[in-house]
Amino acid sequence: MFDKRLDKKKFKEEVESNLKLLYRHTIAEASQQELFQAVSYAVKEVIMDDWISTQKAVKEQGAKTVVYLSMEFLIGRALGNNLINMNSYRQVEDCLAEMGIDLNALENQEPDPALGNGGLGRLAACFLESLTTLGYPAYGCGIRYRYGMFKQKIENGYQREVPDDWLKDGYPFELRRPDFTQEVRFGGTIHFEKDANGDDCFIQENYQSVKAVPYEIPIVGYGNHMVNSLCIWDAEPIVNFNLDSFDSGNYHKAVEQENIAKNIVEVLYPNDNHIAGKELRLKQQYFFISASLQSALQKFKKTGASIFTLPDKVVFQMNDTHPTVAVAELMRLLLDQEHLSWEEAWGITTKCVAYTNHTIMSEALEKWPIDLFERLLPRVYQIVQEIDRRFVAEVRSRYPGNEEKVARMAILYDKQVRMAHLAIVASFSVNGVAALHTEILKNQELKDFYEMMPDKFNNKTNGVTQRRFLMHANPWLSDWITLELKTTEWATNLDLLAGLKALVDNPAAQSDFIEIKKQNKIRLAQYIKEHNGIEVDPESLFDIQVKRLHEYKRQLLNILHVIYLYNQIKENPEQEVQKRTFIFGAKASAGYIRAKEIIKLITSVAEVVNNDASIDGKIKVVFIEDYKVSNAEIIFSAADLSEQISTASKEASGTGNMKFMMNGGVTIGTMDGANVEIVEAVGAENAFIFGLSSEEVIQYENHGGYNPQDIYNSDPKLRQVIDQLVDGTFAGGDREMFRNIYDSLLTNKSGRADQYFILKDFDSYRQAQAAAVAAYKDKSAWARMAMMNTACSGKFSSDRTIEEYVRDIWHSQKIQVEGK
Ligand code: CBF
Repeated sequence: MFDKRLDKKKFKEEVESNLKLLYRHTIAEASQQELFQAVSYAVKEVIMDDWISTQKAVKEQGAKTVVYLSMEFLIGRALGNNLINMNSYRQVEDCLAEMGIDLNALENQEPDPALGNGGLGRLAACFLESLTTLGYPAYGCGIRYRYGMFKQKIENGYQREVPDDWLKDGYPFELRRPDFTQEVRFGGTIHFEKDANGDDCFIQENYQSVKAVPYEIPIVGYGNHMVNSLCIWDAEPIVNFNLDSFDSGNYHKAVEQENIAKNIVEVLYPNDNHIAGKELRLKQQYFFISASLQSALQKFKKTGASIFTLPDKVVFQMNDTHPTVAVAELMRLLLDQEHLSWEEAWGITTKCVAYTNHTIMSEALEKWPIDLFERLLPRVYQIVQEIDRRFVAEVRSRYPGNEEKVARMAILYDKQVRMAHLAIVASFSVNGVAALHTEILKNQELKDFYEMMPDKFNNKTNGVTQRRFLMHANPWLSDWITLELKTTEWATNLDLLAGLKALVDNPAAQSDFIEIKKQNKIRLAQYIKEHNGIEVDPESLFDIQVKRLHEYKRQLLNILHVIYLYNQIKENPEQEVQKRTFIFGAKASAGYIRAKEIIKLITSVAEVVNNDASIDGKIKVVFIEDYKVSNAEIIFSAADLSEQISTASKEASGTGNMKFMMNGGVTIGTMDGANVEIVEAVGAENAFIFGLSSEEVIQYENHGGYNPQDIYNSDPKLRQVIDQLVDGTFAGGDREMFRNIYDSLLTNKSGRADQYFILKDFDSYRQAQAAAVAAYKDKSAWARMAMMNTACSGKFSSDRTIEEYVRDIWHSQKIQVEGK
């Protein structure tokens, strides 16, 4: 249905008038970027009315608001998605076509706001979209990084990082809100004085401060006129750089202020599942948290309600430990600004904050050196000290004489502030992101806390929004689903996809499904041709692994298996084999050397395999440069096989696995993260499962690992593959290029040998791959399997996840927004 406010004539006029206003251009004169801007402003114009109505409804209906605190929001492009959610995509597409404008081309002009690294940031974006679609008042708080996640270039097979200047042409969907500016202070000294009322008044002197200025981005709900906001904070100097400074000798001070502000929001740290512990990162955390909490309290106080009712009106969900300083900052505001007693402030804080854990990787559990923390945030540190003192006393009284437990659980320990402990102690809810992950938290990583406070712990299995990852990403499949189910309601009730189960044995439906997959594969093949210059055959089996590059995700296992296959094909040239295309996409953190070496290995194998005429194109290997949300949308829909092969116990949940599943990709994977629940939903016969279980991995780890040499010595074909890492086969004769990878697999030069159990799982992976290929030969059976995956993906909608957060944690209420 065409949104009635998006009246064709008016819309066209709006686009033309925006072009004139912004660029003094006509349609004929405008560049594609100018057209994108003009069309986006025309769409924003319509969104504005709903945005205003939503704000009004939130105020009037006084419902509890979810404030999602996150260092990352990987929102992806907005134009296409907003149109989908406004139910206007096709109409705008037609309308623009009449004006000679191609909507698809305009979408490609939009920068991909890469304000996140991977899963955690993308989850935050899906959550905001689902909250809005379901009608819950919510907003996200984050940072307006000047440079988002770097752009990845592959040069000579190596990753090179290029700055992502996403704001260079202006971002049409954001709105600067200087009237909500906050001041954030760092460092200096602190002392107490009595104020005129005789209250203790806390004084901070000689501090540095910056202005936090919010920018809001509309988050459009699907078909319900609701528009929530993502609020991202920019930093500006308090003292404006002006000419007077030259005269007054304040020039240096002005420049310094300018630089402090600039630095804070300059870059997103490109680390996933790993914390570098840099001072600037702590500054970023406090900057956006202090601004967000000050602003939330101001908004609340405007309602005139008693501060003691804050927990009825606001909940702060902390997305991982990154925003945990919120605990102490909220205490600071309640103690020093609201003049509450410690008990009162703690009572409110512990009813307002909740924490989501996203990983068990110890290198990702944030810890800050106390001296840095205290120097940068002196008052906040005092508060953390007091929280720790009281908590440690509680542990001692609960477990008398157990000082080992105290040491394991304390917030301040070994000259460090353990942010995860602070988060758990203060939060009323601690959740993991998949059933297995939550069990591991309860029984291993956070066992002491679970034993002491079991009621806080709960699981919320992740989900993804079908509006972006099915409707926008795969219009052919979406249309087919709507046709078969005779309703579009699956857009907001993904469980309805179960209705497709009735079709999985229907030959006509199977051939439709196969045809749709083929169209998506052709689309991806064109993208690959354009971006990589590689010709791939859409009739081949597309085997895809796209995600951040991390050793635990085991892209290395995948590429070693490709080498194994290559060897087999070369040794048996006559043997008929299934044609396969192995597709990778992954960014490595700039400082993660091993991850970068693995990228180089993948691209080097690709170079050799793709150019070996003797194998006659039986396998091809493609590394897609700059994997990001926008190309992900093209990639998921084209997969036959979805690679989810992390070392069991290491991947908290994964969400790519869900995106593939929805689009009919069949999982080849370990029993890790949400794969476990995917297999539960679709049936083991519709997935290819292999490898050690999480219990087995943990068991080995607790006993110092295993000996990969035994496998190396007993499996000659695998040994050949490993040896090829150091015989120059894939390195133009260079025997040293992949030596570190080789060493990491066989020796314990740098930690445990084969820490991620690649050799250990190789044989069962090889068998799972063989089983998948055998299954693929039977087109009808494969179509059935793929269709079952789509049909059983209902659980993995982020709408389901959000309803569970609301039911168990947030207890918020829906509001009604009247569209104009
Ligand atoms: O929960 C969302 C995702 O978060 C991570 O990406 C993370 O950054 N910790 C995890 O690695 C994923 O497993 C998880 O799906």
